[in-house]
Amino acid sequence: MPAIGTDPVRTLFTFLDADRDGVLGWGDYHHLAERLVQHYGLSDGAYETIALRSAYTLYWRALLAGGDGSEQVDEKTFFIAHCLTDPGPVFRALNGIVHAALTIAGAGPENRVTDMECHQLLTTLGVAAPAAAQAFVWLDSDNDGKVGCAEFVRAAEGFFLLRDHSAPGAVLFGLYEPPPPPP
Ligand SMILES: [Ca+2]
Ligand SMILES: [Ca+2]
Repeated sequence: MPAIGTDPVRTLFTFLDADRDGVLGWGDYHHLAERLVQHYGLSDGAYETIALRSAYTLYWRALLAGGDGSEQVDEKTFFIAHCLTDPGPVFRALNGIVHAALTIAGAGPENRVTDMECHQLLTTLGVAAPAAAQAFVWLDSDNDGKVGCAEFVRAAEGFFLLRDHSAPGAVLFGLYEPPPPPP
């Protein structure tokens, strides 16, 4: 569990910075897309593969756009990129990842996934199984047993803009630390 007072965006940065050198590189995102491509058995040329890789790449380029021109993103740049009150390119790119990931996870034309499809998606990205189950409950805000893009975006807004740790807004980066269940 994050320490009380720790900002969720800083928690995500620390989580993504796996080698603890204080900066993020493309590799910290690239492996997420590749996990999904491999798990779902997608070919390089498949539309879904191209859409997903493009979505993560656009997100990465949007982060870099706020940086110093290098191919790395430090914590300050990362923080500022996610703190805009008027969601900008980073948020739009995040929306693109949501769409691409849900398509791969089995969302049909209605763009929504079932509990099982969502669970498989999140655990493939590295979210622990119990946390993935809790994330679905949070995400399914209208309780219809499926989650769609708007419900994922609501979680992202909660996590990045409202700084709500309980919002599963970073699940597409493999992070969710749900609050402990009530006693
Ligand atoms: Ca790093
Ligand atoms: Ca729903």
